[in-house]
Amino acid sequence: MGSLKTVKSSERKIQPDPATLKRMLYYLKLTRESELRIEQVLYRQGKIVGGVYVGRGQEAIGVGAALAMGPGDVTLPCHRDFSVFVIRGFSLADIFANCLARGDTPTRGRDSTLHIGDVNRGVIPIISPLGATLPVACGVGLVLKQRGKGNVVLTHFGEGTTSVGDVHEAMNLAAVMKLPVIFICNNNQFAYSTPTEKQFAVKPLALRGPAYGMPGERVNGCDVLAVYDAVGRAMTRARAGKGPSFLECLTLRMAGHSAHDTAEYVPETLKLAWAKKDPIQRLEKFLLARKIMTRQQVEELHRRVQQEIDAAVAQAETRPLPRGEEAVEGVYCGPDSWWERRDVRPQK
Ligand SMILES: Cc1ncc(C[n+]2csc(CCOP(=O)(O)OP(=O)(O)O)c2C)c(N)n1
Ligand SMILES: [Mg+2]
Repeated sequence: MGSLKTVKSSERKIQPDPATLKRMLYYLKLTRESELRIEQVLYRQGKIVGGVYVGRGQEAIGVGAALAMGPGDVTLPCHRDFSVFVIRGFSLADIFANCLARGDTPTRGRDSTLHIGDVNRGVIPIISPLGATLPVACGVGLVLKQRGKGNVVLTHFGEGTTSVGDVHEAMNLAAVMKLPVIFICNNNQFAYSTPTEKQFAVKPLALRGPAYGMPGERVNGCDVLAVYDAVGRAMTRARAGKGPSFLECLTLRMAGHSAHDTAEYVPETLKLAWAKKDPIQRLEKFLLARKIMTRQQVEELHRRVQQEIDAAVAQAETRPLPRGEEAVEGVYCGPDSWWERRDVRPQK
């Protein structure tokens, strides 16, 4: 049977060491500043021609979850989980080049968002119709379970996505088969302009976990330590063969749905209240209070992040745009596609 949990900070089981705490701050800042550069500079300069979806205010979810992963674990990030890509080893320059639609990137200039993955880095790309990624996570979970090495798979999705049928099928399947899947709901309170009260009637959403027979937990999505702890505990459970967990990480999307959207439908009072819960300021305060970092070191880190972004953008801008003729390539399958090959084609 699943149960519903909320865990106080004093009850946390997993306390990261100082080196991990510093990495958390680095990745939080790198994510925030990279996304600001994408949304407020490159997009407005007309250098990004497609959609721009940022996760301002929810960086702690991706950072806490990806840093909790061990060797051989797999993640399926969502469209606002920039941090997961950098933590899993995608270079910043490659990510910017992809946003700038350069021809030598994973999407070869066809997509400006992070619809990218790399099996060697344990990252499976998002599927654009939302929710479709979750059954894939179950498939990955089944493989990991059969291999028997105690690995787990994380899958991120928004709270709006939980209204899609695939999500329910995946959660049910994972619970029945005791798959090592951690369902991480990035609850940023809006799905485009739809607020949670128009999206689902269950309160809290974390109750969906026990409804499917797995633990459900509401986690402070602005607190990277809380996310790291909750994901870590869910992983320990999954590694021990006890099956999936559902984590509702609560935050507020501190940006529009995409760069063109000013989010005027989000009440000003809500924005102000959540601005005070900023995940970066929260961790900075913690590190300063515990004397793990000095104010000067925090400022130094900020400058280093800016320099890394400057260098990555400059490198990305030197890379070639795709050739015009390439636009029609890859629309139809070529002779090397598996169903064109005689050895695998079904015989008539
Ligand atoms: C099945 C499906 N319906 C609609 C869309 C268009 N769409 C893309 S993102 C989005 C909002 C999703 O909200 P949520 O799941 O809360 O994620 P968030 O964008 O807030 O991170 C929508 C409606 C889609 N990609 N797939
Ligand atoms: Mg949402």
